[in-house]
Amino acid sequence: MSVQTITRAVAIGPDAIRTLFSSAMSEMYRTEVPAYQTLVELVEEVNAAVLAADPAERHRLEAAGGLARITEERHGAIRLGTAQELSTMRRLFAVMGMHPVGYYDLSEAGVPVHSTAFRPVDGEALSRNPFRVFTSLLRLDLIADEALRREAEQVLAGRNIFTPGCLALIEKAEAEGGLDEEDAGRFVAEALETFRWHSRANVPLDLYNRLHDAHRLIADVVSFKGPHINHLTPRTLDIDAVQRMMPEKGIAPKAVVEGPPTRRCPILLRQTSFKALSEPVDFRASDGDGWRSGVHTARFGEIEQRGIALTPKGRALYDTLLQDSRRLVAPAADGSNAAQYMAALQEVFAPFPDSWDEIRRQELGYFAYSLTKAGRSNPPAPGSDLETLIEIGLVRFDPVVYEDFLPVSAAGIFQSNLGDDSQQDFTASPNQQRFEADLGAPVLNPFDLYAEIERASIAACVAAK
Ligand code: OOG
Ligand code: NI
Repeated sequence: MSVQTITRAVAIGPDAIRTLFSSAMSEMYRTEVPAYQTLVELVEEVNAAVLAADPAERHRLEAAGGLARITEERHGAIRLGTAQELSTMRRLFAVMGMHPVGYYDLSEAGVPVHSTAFRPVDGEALSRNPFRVFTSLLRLDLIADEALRREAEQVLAGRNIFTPGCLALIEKAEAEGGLDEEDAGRFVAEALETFRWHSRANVPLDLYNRLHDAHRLIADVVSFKGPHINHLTPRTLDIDAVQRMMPEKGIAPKAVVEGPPTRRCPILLRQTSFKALSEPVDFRASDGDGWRSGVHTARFGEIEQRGIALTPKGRALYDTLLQDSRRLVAPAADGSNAAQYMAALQEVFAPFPDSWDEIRRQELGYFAYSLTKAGRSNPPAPGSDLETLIEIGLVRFDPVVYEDFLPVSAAGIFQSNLGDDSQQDFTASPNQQRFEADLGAPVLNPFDLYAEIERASIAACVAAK
């Protein structure tokens, strides 16, 4: 038996494939969109400064096992055109241990898509690499112009966004329960092709223009050979600092940071982005003769700061307060009242408790429990009372990181990249059933996943012997 046969038999595991893929994707995007590289450097600088200035936070992250994942951490986003693309994408991500979590209806916010996030689901996989992809499916059913809709459907039906090699490896992974190292390398290279930017459009300029007039997002999805990754988002420990410093690095951020206000104890997710770039694109000539040059605006950069995952009760409080602040000051599309909006947000969120203790006592957030050093050298008897163990210092609790997205924030990110003139009204029509039918599977409920992480952490503490 040759050495090669032996290596080929080594299964590499979905977490390792995800890590290979996310770094390959990041590498590709750095060369395609240089401003993303600048952003990554800025985030690294800010994160290092935060950790240096706050040894307690550094220690907490270290103890909770969250420090290692931070510099590696990012999410991306794609927009798909058909049910077939979505269901194959589900199988592609499954090879990397990423599963659809949550349903987001963006029609309410004037964006004709609905979405899910593909991400790892269990605590261990998340701590290895939480890479996630916000994945939207275009809703042509929301387009009024029937002739245009049919034309778009035809273009989409004629494209194949996956390479034959990628499809073969997905099937192989499904049949054999995973991939070996060599196949994993090939899989990552083949899968990356789907997310690549194409500077040649799939449609003539006049069709592009008509699609664009219907909605810029429709043009973005329909006009290209594949669903180019439209942004990658590194995670920062201080989004206000990054927002402040972006202009110094020659990057213009959007006016307001989406999500909750600045707090001592971060909750959910705060996000900001820089505007999409106008990039040269060649379109087919309408008479089929050669190429015509034009531009397309789609790709951007984003930064996020992640806080604690909230329970349904905490989330309801968040949603109410966010609505209240927007009622007080509606953020203008041109950013002209950004300062007032941020001030209103800060004020309206005052009732949301801002200490981990209080958030835990009121059951607003999920926590992971673990034995302290004292707890490890003096393991509690099975079935001990958790609160007592915390009181006597044998057990500690740390916030569980929010791994998902927020529909109002996502709509803000979409809008800021679609131009201020593209606000459109669609009838709000969430259709999770239709989405799941197209996906070929139900989406997982994020609250269940956080609750399970919390439950398992408690069980591990009081079952330790
Ligand atoms: C996705 C926008 C949503 C986020 O971080 O909320 C998003 C898109 O523009 O395709 O990525
Ligand atoms: Ni994003």
